Amino acid sequence: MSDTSIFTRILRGEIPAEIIAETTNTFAIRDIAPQAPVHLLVIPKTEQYADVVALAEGDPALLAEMVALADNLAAEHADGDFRLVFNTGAGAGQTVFHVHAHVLAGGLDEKSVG
Ligand code: DGP
Repeated sequence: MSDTSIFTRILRGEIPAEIIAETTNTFAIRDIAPQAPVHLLVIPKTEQYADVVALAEGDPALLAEMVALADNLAAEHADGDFRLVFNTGAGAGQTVFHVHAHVLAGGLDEKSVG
């Protein structure tokens, strides 16, 4: 059994999903179970980093590239405002240990978390 992440398999075309945007080091897909009118995932092409903490420590420029793509997608698919969520750890709901950002946008409840 392979431990290649589901997102790497999507990137390779082994699992069907439309790649809706791409930069040099990142790509984006629609979440399979949307939690907002617009719910996209921004994912580094490398599966080297399990979560955002490891990514920020190992390659902050790649994290910045993810945020820039999220910003562009929110402008393209919604009104430009968005929520960026990195579930970090199983106890916080992370199920795929290949870091990814949830981009939630479009008719969000203005009351945020916190
Ligand atoms: P997280 O729980 O933060 O690890 O988020 C993983 C997300 O990945 C979850 O919201 C559902 C999404 N997901 C899992 N498998 C697939 C898939 O095969 N296709 C797509 N488009 N999304 C997937």
